[in-house]
Amino acid sequence: METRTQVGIIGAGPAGLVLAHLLRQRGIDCVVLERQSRSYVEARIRAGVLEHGTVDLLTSLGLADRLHRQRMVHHGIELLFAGEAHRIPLTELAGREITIYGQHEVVKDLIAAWDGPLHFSVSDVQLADLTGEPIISYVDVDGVARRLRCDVVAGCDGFHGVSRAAIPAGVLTAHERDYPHAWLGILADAPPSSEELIYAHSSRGFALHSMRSPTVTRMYLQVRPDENLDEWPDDRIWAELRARLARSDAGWQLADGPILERSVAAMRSFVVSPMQHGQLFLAGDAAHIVPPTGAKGLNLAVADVKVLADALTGWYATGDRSGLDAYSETCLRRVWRVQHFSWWMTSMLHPTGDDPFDLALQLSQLRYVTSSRAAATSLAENYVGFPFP
Ligand code: RFL
Ligand code: PHB
Repeated sequence: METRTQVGIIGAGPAGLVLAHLLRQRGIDCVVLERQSRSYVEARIRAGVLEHGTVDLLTSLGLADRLHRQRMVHHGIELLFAGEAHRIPLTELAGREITIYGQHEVVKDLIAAWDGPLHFSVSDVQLADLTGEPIISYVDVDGVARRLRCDVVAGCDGFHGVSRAAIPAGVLTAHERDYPHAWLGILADAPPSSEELIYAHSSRGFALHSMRSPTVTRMYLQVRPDENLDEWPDDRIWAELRARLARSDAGWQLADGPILERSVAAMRSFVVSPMQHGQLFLAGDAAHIVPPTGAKGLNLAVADVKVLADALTGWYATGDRSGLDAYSETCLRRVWRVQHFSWWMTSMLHPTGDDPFDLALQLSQLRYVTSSRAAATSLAENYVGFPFP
């Protein structure tokens, strides 16, 4: 069975869903195909920090009513090292605040507000004729084989998707860094123990105290990439968090509670260049991955699809391909800035072993960013995010 649309979007994560809404706003037809079920994508716990530009874009699309009611607005973050906490006043230094609102809440809002074609639980997605008139073939939830003919394919299917793999060998160059650590993340039914996020460097490893609401805490521990979750019973997780978040202020205490979710996420830096081939355009995690220390992945995905939607709008309106042809170059400028920031935050905050040289460099850098206004401002403007293109 064959149907037709203007833009075939693969993946209903933040990139695919925001793109769908942007295109609909501009009168461009699209169809979204998602491998997982709706309940699965709506429950997937991931990012929590939204840049000002992301919030503005969602607001301009009329998709942020619940976000504005439920979000937590933060004007700073804490860097904790050698047992002392130092505040980076983000808004004072960079003029913009950040928003704490779970990625899965964004995804729920985007799905609830979408009344166009969005097919969950599809399988066997394959791409053909990428340099002509592309065809996406797939099997729908009822097992029926279908073909979707489109002008353009948006590959928004994450790091493990099929889009990037459909590009012939030799077209893309991949740039990659692996890290000798991963993050063990927990979601806990416990009130946050701090008003702002705490990025903690300790000799035992990195820890992050984040949150989702006045009653739910999100926390992370640096662990080995091959860490076995079975070796982390609740007591061990809380003891390790307490040890890594300890500070000289004896009055500070970490509130604990039932752990609602736990998982281990690998850390990597990855970029493919170019982010396009023929009529296929990669966006978000399909084209690049950043380690989570800079809180950038979701925001970068949204920035990509803003560029893509603008380019497609120009192409459909006037036939001018220049925006589409420049898509990769436009996106990659932001991607590499964010790559550098995420790598830098990761390198500064994660002890890698017993090397005293590395440790001394990390502590020196932490002292510098928390004592020099110029250095703190650089961190702040990268953290809150540069204006969208
Ligand atoms: P996603 O969210 O992975 O969505 C891709 C979608 O494509 C589907 N898919 C397919 N669909 C059809 N056919 C196929 N063959 C398919 N293959 C895959 C998938 O099921 C999925 O629904 O990619 P997208 O949209 O590019 O969004 C990227 C973000 O999800 C990601 O960058 C962030 O979560 C990264 N991230 C953070 N980003 C931030 O901006 N701020 C943060 O605070 C932050 N914290 C984090 C994070 C990621 C983490 N993990 C788990 C990797 C914290 C963690 C722990
Ligand atoms: C989160 O709340 O999940 C979070 C916050 C900051 C990060 C990464 C993740 O850098």
